[in-house]
Amino acid sequence: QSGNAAVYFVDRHVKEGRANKVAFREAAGARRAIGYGELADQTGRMADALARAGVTPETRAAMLVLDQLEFPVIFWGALKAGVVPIPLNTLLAGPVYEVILKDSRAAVVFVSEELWPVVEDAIKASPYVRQVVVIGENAPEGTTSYVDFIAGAEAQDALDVCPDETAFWLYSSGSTGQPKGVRHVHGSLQATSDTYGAQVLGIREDDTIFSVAKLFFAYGMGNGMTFPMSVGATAILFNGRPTPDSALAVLDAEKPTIFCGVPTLYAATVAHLEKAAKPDAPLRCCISAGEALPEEVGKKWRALWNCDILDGVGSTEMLHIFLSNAPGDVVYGTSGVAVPGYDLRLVDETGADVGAGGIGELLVRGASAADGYWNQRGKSRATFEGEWTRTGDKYELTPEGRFVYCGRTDDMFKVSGIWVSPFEVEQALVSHPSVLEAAVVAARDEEGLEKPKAFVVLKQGVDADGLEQDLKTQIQTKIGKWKYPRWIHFVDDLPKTATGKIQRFKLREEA
Ligand code: 3SK
Repeated sequence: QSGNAAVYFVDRHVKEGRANKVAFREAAGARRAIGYGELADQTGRMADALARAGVTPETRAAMLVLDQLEFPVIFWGALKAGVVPIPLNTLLAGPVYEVILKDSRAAVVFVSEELWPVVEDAIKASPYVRQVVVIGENAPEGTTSYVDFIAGAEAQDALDVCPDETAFWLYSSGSTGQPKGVRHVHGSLQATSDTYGAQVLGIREDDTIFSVAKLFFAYGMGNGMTFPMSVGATAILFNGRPTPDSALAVLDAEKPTIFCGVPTLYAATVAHLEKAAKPDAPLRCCISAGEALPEEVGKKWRALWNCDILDGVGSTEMLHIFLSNAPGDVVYGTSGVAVPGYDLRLVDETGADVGAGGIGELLVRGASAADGYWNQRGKSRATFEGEWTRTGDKYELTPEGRFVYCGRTDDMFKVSGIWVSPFEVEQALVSHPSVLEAAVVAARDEEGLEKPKAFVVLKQGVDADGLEQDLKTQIQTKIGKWKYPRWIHFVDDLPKTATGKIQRFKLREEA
């Protein structure tokens, strides 16, 4: 069998009798759907259209595409043609697109018409873009409409490639800013579905899955595209902004069996459901990633839906989740254990292994690791150490063998010579009934010594008066006297990346 991932994820379903099974269904608006048979045909035509447009194998094609039916067609069509798609975060600003288009030297850009105004100037400023294809009714001057681009194309078979060939890139900006192109190979896609998809999520052909994380994000790509496609299940595509209202409306209308969220949305939805009615949805499994899920939120969600949230940890570099709680083995407040197929190690600053009870940086080994960063040799060498990939996250290994998140390696700090995990303090803050979200960083006191400082978002309608002392006392009694935040700032929201990670570096600058 060909090493082209499109053969396994797309064309195989026609041979196995799933041509009429719905692969993707749009949640709102047009409510269009596409079956596995039509997807195989359209992706074959997309491959032909790319070839006819002179887009040769290994050329990069940037995708600034919302979660809509064209996304999987372009992505898998490009893979069939040997062209390298680069799904981009649809929430970035124009100047960042300019940096990415120049860095990647993408020759083709696919754009959803809604996003054209944000990216127009960046496209014009890139000397490498030769063709722009706009998905929508009106193609602006100098661009081709999606419909015209594939008109007359005839379905082609997938190019025969080796599983080790670069299939696609994702840009990771991490929590600190500068985008890095992460190069993934064809074989990595099946590696994630054979491990996390099959052995933790346990996805089945009769599942319907809804991911609020978008397809451009590695977490969303697995949840909303490759995992359902690995078994011939159905994925719901939702191109709106995920809020408690919009997510609950999709759960109500589409009745998914699997829901994939992020901690911020779970927390806001749990708070929302204190005052609103819960819709009926046949959820059998919920998952969370992006950042650690607060214990309280997991427990409340479970009580509401009678369904656990499997909290896990992944990275763009590893493509999906490699450390997770599993069905029947959930301990809230922990990230769980290694996903079958992955090995984990904790190391100290000298590279020595850290045993149970200790804290160290997490390293991971598994078949889905990226091939490296594009044009960033120093960063590639520092992150991909042979078979092991450094995560930059600090974890504690409990005597029971579970991993507990402590923070990014550069977020941890010492108070009176003892390590403080900002995440532990944040967890203790959000367990207070008035607190919706919290972020903790180190700030210097009058003596120039580091102490915790907290930024706290209160639940709607809560008055901050008198709360500060209450919160400080709660932390002292819950997790340790020296760990309490010496300063508490009440704020309306926290700075976050597009994928929901708190940008502590921004708060550190403010502190
Ligand atoms: O941030 C995560 O936990 C994650 C999970 C799966 C895939 C990608 C990422 C970044």
